[in-house]
Amino acid sequence: MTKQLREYSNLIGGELRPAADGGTLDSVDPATGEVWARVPRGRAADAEAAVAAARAAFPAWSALPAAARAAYLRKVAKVFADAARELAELETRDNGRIISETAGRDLPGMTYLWNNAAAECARAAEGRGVDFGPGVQGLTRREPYGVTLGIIPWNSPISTLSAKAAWALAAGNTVIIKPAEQATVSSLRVGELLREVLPPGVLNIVSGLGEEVGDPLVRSRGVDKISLTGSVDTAKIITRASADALKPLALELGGKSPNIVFADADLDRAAPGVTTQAIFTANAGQICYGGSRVLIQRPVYDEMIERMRAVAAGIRLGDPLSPDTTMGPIVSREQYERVTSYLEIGVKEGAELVFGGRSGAELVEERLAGGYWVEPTLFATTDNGLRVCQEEIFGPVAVAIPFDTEEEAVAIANDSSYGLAAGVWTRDLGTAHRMFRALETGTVWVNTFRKVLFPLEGTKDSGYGNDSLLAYTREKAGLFEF
Ligand code: TXE
Repeated sequence: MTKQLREYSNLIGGELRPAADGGTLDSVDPATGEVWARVPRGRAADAEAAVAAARAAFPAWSALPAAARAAYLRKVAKVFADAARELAELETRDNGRIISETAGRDLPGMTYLWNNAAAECARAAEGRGVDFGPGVQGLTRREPYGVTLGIIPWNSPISTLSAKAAWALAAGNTVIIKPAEQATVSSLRVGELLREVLPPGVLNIVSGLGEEVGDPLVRSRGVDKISLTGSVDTAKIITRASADALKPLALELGGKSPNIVFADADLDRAAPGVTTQAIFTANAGQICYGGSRVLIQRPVYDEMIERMRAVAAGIRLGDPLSPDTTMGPIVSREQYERVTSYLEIGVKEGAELVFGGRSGAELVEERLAGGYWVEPTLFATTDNGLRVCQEEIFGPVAVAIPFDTEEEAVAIANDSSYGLAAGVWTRDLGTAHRMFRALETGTVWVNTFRKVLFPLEGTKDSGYGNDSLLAYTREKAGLFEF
C-alpha cells in the first residue's frame, strides 16, 4: 500500500500554486530514506510568475510608512511563535536537524528575528544630512533595491529564509525565496502560513532545482539583488549568470573554521563547546561556520583529545524527532556519499583516525536503516595541507592539529581558502584580542561558538556581503542649493 504523500505548493502572488507544468520533486526523509512529501518542480514559467508578482507588489509595499510595514512583520513573528512546534517538526523531518535545535533554538530565534526586523523598519528609512555651508544642503535617503532573491540551502531553511526575507521586507523590498531541493517542505509551509498575513506578492516562494528555476530567477531583469547561501561553485555560476545585469550579490558560502584551544583555556567549557556546538551535533556538522579544524596548543593536546573523545562517546545518533537524540543524519544520499568519501580520503592521506570513522545502518536502530548516518569522527595530523584540513566536508568529521605558539596558531588558522568564522578558547584577554585582530575571518567567537543576530559575513572563498537591514538598501544622495 502506498502512503498518501502530503503535497506542497509554491507561493506566488498570494496564491498557492503547483508548478506551471505540474512537475513535482520527491522529498526524502534523511532519517529513513523514504519519500514523505512532494514539492513543486518549478521552471522558467514559475520563475517569471514570481518575478511578475514581486514586481507588482513592490510599489505599494515600499510606499508603506515604516510603522505599517512593522505591523506586518510583527504579524509574521506571531505566526512563527504560534506555529513553532509544527514548523520545527517539519524542518526536522525535512533535513534531519535535531528537534532539540529546531524547536529549542531555531524557531524561538525566528520570532525574535522578525520582531527585531519590525523594530528596525524605521531605521531603514534613515538618511543623512550634511550641511555644506549657507544655502547648500546635502541629503541622503535609503531606498530598497526593489525585488530581492534569496537562494537558500538545505541545512537550516527556516532560519536562512527568515534572515533573507525579514531584513529585505523591513527595508521595503519585495522578496522571492528559492529553497533548496533537498529540504523544501518547511519553507513551503512557511509560505502557506504567511500568505494569511502578508499582502499578495510581497513574499513569494518558488521550489525546484537550482539550474531549472534558480537560474532563470538569477538571470531575470526583474530581480534587483541576490543573496545566496550555498556552495562556492554555485556562487561562481550565479556571479557569471548575473553579470550582464551587474546585479548586486551577497554570497554566504562555506567554511573550514578553526577552533583554537589555548593551553590556558577552561577545558571544562572548551571540550563540550568544541565537540558538540561546533563540529558534531549541530546539524551533524552540516553548518557553514562549523569549527571543523581544531587547533590545540601542545601542553593540553592529549587532554583535550581525551575530553573530546569522552564528549563524542556521549553523542546519541538516532531519530532526529526524538528529544533524546543529539545528532541526526546527513541530509541526502549525495551528501552522505560526499561525507563518507572524506572518511576514506583522511585515512589514505595518512591522517590518524582518533575516533569514529564508521557510517551506515550499523549505527542506528533497524527502523532507521535506510537513513544517512555518519558517526562523530576526529582525525589528527600535523599537516594543515591535507584535503581533510582544507576542504569543506560538511559532515560530523573534524581534524585536530597541534600548535606551539600563538603565531603558529594564527598561521595555521589563516592557511585556508575560507574565512567565515573562528573560535578562540583562552582565559587571557590579551590573547583573545590579538586573535580577534589577526584571524582572517568574518566572525571570531571567544570562549563560545555560536551564531547570534550579528550578520555572518565571510572573507576569501567564504564570500562577501550579508543579510542585514542596510544591506537591503542603497543610499541615494542629493545636493540642494537654495
Ligand atoms: O549546494 P548548492 P549543495 C556547501 C557544502 C556542501 C556543498 C554542496 O560544502 O557540501 O556546498 O551543497 C541553489 N542558479 N554548502 O550542492 O548547490 C540550490 O538549488 C541558482 C555550504 O546543496 O550551492 C540551493 O537552493 N540557484 C552552505 C542553493 O543554490 C542555484 C550551504 C544551494 O545549493 C543554482 C549549502 C543555479 N545555477 C552547501 N545551482 C552554507 N554556506 O551553509 C544551485 N542553486
